[in-house]
Parts: sequence; structure tokens; C-alpha cells
Amino acid sequence: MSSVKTDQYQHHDYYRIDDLLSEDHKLARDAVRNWVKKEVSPIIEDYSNRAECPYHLFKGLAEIGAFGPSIPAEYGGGGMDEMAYGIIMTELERGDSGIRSMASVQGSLVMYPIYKFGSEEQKRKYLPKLGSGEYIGCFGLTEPDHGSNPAGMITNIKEDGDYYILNGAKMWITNSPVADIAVVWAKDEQGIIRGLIVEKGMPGFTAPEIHGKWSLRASITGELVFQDVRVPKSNVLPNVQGLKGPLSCLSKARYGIAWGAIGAALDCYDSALRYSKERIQFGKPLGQFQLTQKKLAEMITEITKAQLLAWRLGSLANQGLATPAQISMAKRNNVAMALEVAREARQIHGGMGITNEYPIMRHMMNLETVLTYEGTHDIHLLITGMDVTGLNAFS
Ligand code: TGC
Ligand code: FAD
Repeated sequence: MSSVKTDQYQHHDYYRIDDLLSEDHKLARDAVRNWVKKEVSPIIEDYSNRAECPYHLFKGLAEIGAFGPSIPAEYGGGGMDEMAYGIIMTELERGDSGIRSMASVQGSLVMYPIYKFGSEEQKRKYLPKLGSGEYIGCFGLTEPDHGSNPAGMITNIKEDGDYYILNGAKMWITNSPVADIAVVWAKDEQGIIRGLIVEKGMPGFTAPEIHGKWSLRASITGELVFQDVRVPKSNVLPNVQGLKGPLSCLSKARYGIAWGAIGAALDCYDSALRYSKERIQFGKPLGQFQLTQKKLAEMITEITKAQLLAWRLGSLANQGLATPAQISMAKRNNVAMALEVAREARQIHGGMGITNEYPIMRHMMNLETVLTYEGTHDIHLLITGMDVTGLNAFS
């Protein structure tokens, strides 16, 4: 035990997962960790309190390589591996789930579909601007009446010469009110789901903000409304058809969330551990009570299990072997773990835990969204259920 570095305790790397990382991974992690400490932590409570999005961070996120870390550098990404992508998401979500969301959407839900399914011309036109943060993107799959069941979507396109005419509406879209482009999923006249790049300013396209969120308050969310929008045929993603298009983007983003949620849990645990040593009741620090130790011991045990799950998933992803069902299991487990850690951390802070002197309530409220978006907690359970039984609960 004496060889364990103090740093590993400070950052709660209980099972020395650090030893499994390459120097490049550690460099990426340290760069993002330092950036979050300098740029996010000092301002995030205030932005969250005011329900305002710190857009100015977009450029900084681009500079630290948070947009599309595993997309090749020649297409505006970071040119790193899947493990680096995961590690970056953990460090961003230590700061705030909304900041990690900015990176998830831009990298996995906008750059990735253009990179994977776009024409060479589309890649050259959009990816460098997205990777550098000059353009903000958003991803429109969910509709007012089709959330968990996107296959039922009614947003549609009809051919008109060199254009498609797009009609319909999308709901709960991260960054939509400030986005320069939207990757939108719509059914063609044969009922086949297609992906399109819709640009801000196209007549008939609006993106009103959704107000009144008690969760993910430092992230802007809106609708996408399409009324006879003329989208050039050259803006259709040529290399994918069907629901597997958007679902494969979701696999990318869910993978990042499985890692990201660990960051929120670590920040809550860190705060609770410190508080348990400082706060004296009945003449002792809280951390000396067995019930507090039980909470802390269970928190770090669950965090460590989640870290190992994420690390193994990262290693499978690097080999191209991570299945959508494995990603679902990790997303579901790690987000639920983080929410439970936040709740326990809140208890350890007593009354102070409900204030914005500490990050706990912000993380806890954010995690309610993270539990729901990118597939709800129960949808991911049913994906695991389908995978192990071979029986489909959705049909
Ligand atoms: P199903 O018949 O199972 O599948 C249709 C086709 O898709 C393939 N597929 C996948 N491919 C890649 N990755 C995945 N995860 C995939 N899941 C399925 C499948 O093999 C099939 O391919 P093919 O070739 O046979 O056509 O489809 P289903 O209609 O039965 O749906 C299944 C279900 C319920 C699991 C799916 O609809 C689902 O995952 N629903 C949840 C919806 C969801 O996650 N929405 C997220 C919206 S985006 C968002 O929340 C962004 S938040 C961003 C932020 O701020 O961070
Ligand atoms: P519903 O599908 O109506 O589900 C309601 C409840 O019913 C859930 O508990 C669900 O688990 C349960 N349920 C549904 N079907 C079943 C079933 N078959 N069996 C058992 N239980 C079931 N979407 C995007 O496309 N792009 C974005 O950028 C985006 N960003 C988001 C940002 C925020 C802040 C939020 C809150 C959401 C965002 N979403 C986005 C939408 C998100 O993906 C959906 O909210 C989510 O998929 C669930 O859909 P829903 O809200 O319509 O809930």
C-alpha cells in the first residue's frame, strides 16, 4: 500500500486505473482537468443558478480537444482513441453535466454522423468548423410524441426537384436555440428514416428555447420547428438509411455518458469526504461515525466498480468490440450510481447540502436529466433484457 501515490487518493482512483492508462491518456486527462478547474468550476454555480448557458466555453472546449476526441484530426476531431474520449468526458462532468453535454452533442451527435455517414464534401464543409467551435451543432431525434420510440417519428421530407421539403417538430434538443446547424432525422416518402443537415436561417426553420428546467440549467435546450423548409438534396447524409443511423450516434454518446457520470459522482464524493472530516458533531468529525463511514465506503466502492466497467468498455471500444447492449448496461449503471452517490453526499452535508455552497444539488438535479436522455434508465434495462433473453419487450 505504501507505493500508492497521494494523487491517486486525491482523485479517488482506488483501484489504480491510472496505471492502465498511456502517457497520452494522462496528458489529455490533466489538460481537461486543469481547464475545468480554471474555466468551469469558478463560474458554474452562478450560470446554473441563473439558468444561463456559458457559451463562451465552446471555444475553450474546442481547444482542449473535447469535440470528437476519437474522430480523425484531419476531419476536425482529436485523433485519439476511445479511452481518451471517455477520460475527457469524466473530467468535463466533474465540472458539470451540462458542459459534458455540450461536448457529447457536438462530437458524438453532430460531428460523428457527418464523419460516418456524410459525403466528402459535407465532411470538408462542416467538420473543421464544428471541431474548432466556430459552428455549434445540435441533434434532432426526439419529437413531442415520440421520445423513447423514435421509430414512430412523424417529421418527414418530400422530394421537390433538387430539394426536400421538411415538415415536423423536434423536442428537447440540446443547444438548438444557438445552433448553426442541426442534424435532423426525418422519414422520406417511403417511410425510411434519413439524416439531413439543416442550417440556421433556412426559411421556415425556427428553434425556440424551452424554459423552466430544474435540471441541466447551464445547458440550453429547445425545439426544432420545420414548416416547409427547403433543404438541398446535397444536405442529406448519403451513407445511412433507417433507425440504425441515429441509434449508432446514440451508442457513441451513451458511451461518453457512461464515463462522464463517474465525474459527477467523483465531485460529490470528494465534497462529502472533505466535509465529513471538517464538520464536528457530538465532539467528533462526521467521518468518525460508523454510519458516515458506511456511506463513504459504499460510495467509493460503487464509483470504483463504475470506473472498472468504463475502463473495460473503453478497452472493448478500442478494439471495435463494444456492443450497443454493453454500452447500455454501462450508461444505465453508471448514471444511476452517480445519482445515488449524489443523494448520499447530500445527506452527509446535512442542511448545507441543499445550498449552492457545495456542488451536490446541481449535480443531483443534472443527473435526473442524464438518467433520462440518451435512452431512459428503463429503456436501457429493456435493452439488456432483450440482449440476454433474445426476446423483444418493445414489439
Ligand atoms: P430496433 O429494431 O431495435 O433497431 C433498429 C435498427 O437499429 C439498430 N440498432 C442500433 N444500431 C447502433 N446502435 C444502437 N444502439 C442500436 N440499437 C439498435 C438495429 O440493429 C436495427 O438495425 P437494422 O439494420 O436491423 O435496421 O429499433 P426499435 O424501434 O425497436 O427501438 C429500440 C429502442 C427502444 C432500444 C430504441 O428506439 C431506443 O434506443 N430508444 C431510446 C431513444 C433515445 O435514446 N433517444 C435519445 C435521443 S438523443 C438525446 O437524448 C441526446 S441528449 C444529448 C446531450 O445533451 O448530451
Ligand atoms: P417517454 O418516452 O414518454 O417516457 C416516459 C417514461 O415512460 C420513461 O420513464 C420511460 O422509461 C417510460 N417508458 C417509455 N416506453 C417504455 C416501455 N416500452 N417500457 C417501459 N417503460 C417505458 N433528444 C434529442 O433528440 N436531442 C437532444 O439533444 C436531446 N437533449 C435533451 C436534453 C434534455 C435536458 C432532456 C431532458 C432531453 C433531451 N432529449 C434530446 C430527449 C431525451 O432523449 C428524451 O427525453 C428521452 O429519450 C425520453 O423520451 P420522453 O421524454 O419523450 O419520455
